[in-house]
Amino acid sequence: SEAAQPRIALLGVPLEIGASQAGTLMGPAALRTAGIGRILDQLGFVVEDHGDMLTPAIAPAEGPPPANAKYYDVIKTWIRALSEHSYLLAQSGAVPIFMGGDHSLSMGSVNGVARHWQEQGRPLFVLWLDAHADYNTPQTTETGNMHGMSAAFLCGEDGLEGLLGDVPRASIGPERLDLFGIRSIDPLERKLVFDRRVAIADMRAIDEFGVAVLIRRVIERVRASNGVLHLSFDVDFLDPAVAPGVGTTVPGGATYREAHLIMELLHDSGLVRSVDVVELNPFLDERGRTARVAVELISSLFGLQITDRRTPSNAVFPDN
Ligand code: B3U
Ligand code: MN
Ligand code: MN
Repeated sequence: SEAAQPRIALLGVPLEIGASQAGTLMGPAALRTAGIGRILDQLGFVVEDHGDMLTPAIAPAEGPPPANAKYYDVIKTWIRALSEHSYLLAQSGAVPIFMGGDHSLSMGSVNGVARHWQEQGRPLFVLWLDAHADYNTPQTTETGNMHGMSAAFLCGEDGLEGLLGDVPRASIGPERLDLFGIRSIDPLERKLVFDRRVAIADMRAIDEFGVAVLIRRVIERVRASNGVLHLSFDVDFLDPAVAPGVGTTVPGGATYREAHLIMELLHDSGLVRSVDVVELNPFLDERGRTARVAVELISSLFGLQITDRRTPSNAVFPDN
């Protein structure tokens, strides 16, 4: 019963300390400069830009923070605020796009939308496009960087119990997560992913079967339980040759064409109700290339057809 063209709500989340390298806090600005709002508007959506979240006043420490979770008290404060914001945006009926910021923000964005869909009686599934599994806990991490823990946290893994404080936790459970594009995983993290039987399409599987088969499998699983889908898009999913503007590049990533096809198939499915675009680091980018590719991919996700693309394909339509 959704309207034909839903509203899209943009929210910038200038968070960077969950990552190993500074710079992702400039991500929202770069995505706006690359035309994310304009292209969605031209596709016929009503676009509301909620601006960037303000740096919240850091909540006081509630006892000693967990070991091996860097900047825990700062990140916890962001996650609580974002979770509430995300819940309200989902409730408003808009499709929220959370513009990061590092991937730790997904602990808040996904928790908030999951809470909304739980109330609607529709299970939320999460498609995690990423070079990394982000399935570490404070017990398994080798770096302590919290952007490597967000998927595990969302699946209800132990070790960050106090993170949300009084904000309700809406775990998705490991059976509703799809890790996709993975090519870097730590030994203990790998064991946890396998123990939990998380669905994982690593780059070897993508090479062998192709993205179309594997994405259709994700879509069918969501459909079979009348669920909805959150797309958590870590820009390092893409090959570094396509997307150099990320802090943790890993060779052998998705090509430009694979990534567009994924977005086109997801668009056709009609199941995506919320999106994260994370880990874009404009400080490391080359002349805005990565920001432009990310915006192009978002336009495919929201219905831009290949036959309607301008040449060169990354040209954002000018305002008339
Ligand atoms: N697995 C490593 C590396 C990492 C995770 N996510 C990113 N890098 N971007 C970690 O730190 O947990
Ligand atoms: Mn990630
Ligand atoms: Mn990553």
